[in-house]
Amino acid sequence: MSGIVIKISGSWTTVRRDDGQFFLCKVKGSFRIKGLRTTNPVAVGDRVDIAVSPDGETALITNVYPRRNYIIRKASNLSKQSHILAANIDRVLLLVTLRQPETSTTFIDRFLSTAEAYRIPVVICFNKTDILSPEEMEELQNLRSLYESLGYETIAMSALSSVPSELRELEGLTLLSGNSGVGKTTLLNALIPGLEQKTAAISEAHLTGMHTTTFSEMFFLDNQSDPNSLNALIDTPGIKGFGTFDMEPEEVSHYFREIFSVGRECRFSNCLHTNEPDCEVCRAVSEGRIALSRYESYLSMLGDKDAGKYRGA
Ligand SMILES: Nc1nc2c(ncn2[C@@H]2O[C@H](COP(=O)(O)OP(=O)(O)OP(=O)(O)O)[C@@H](O)[C@H]2O)c(=O)[nH]1
Ligand SMILES: [Mg+2]
Ligand SMILES: [Zn+2]
Repeated sequence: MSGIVIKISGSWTTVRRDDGQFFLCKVKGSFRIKGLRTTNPVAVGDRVDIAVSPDGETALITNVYPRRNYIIRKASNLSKQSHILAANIDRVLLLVTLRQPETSTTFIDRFLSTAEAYRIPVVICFNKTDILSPEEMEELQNLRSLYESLGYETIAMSALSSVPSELRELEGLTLLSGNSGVGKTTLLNALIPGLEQKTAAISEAHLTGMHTTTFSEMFFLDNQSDPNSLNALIDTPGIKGFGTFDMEPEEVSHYFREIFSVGRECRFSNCLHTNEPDCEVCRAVSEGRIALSRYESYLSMLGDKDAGKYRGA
């Protein structure tokens, strides 16, 4: 019988079988994606077949179905291996905060371009609006305008005091991501009454998150209209940086929408938009038609290739 992976902790994988029963599972053999070295053979969101043991409680995962999509990141600094954060997702809510902690635009752009490469829609959720000064609210509006002009959906919210109703009607599988301390678990708790997953105040000394959530886990929303539909959220551990992987330098611009479209006007078709003659992207940056922050994020991703290693954002 088949089911869906909802949690991985240590060597045990929790699967919800399609009849609603939960099983602790071990993975049988190894399932590898061709050409991809991953640390985890199965990921939260994977559809799997399981064979239940005679004890009736544990099971073996005997098959992982092909993934519709997945989002991965480097397992660690300098590692050649990747870690699949989740598979088969319909959207990501990328939580970002202007402060406590401050999310860098480089981080946002790296995340967006990675998701773009895997064709996963991202909604940028600016959280903790309740603590922002009027000046910071203005900065938030500028960022929203920038990303909306690129075609990204954005939301301004406070997971503590005002969760927009559209987030209560999410269908399909939604991944919550962002730096540690931005409020992913707080939002999860707000959307699923009674859940009460652990959250923690950020460090006062460093104004950074405490890495409270330590593994990815799926939680079901109770807005299931059709019993066969899967409406769920995946809470994930906060991520620090987002390394590039599998991307050739010429490919990086494909995942920065405005750089890609303006870049078609460059003199050279293989222009990397650094300092080539007649580079239309460089001109657009100097004229303010492309945001400097976006261009800097692009350069930082190109720089990963020069350095030949992973860099945090
Ligand atoms: N003022 C304010 N605080 C918030 C808001 N959302 C979350 N917080 C607080 O921010 C802190 C961190 O929230 P968490 O939900 O634990 O953050 P997280 O993103 O799950 O962090 P990790 O699990 O470490 O990745 C907690 O003290 C929350 O109460 C908000 O909208 N406004
Ligand atoms: Mg958390
Ligand atoms: Zn160019």
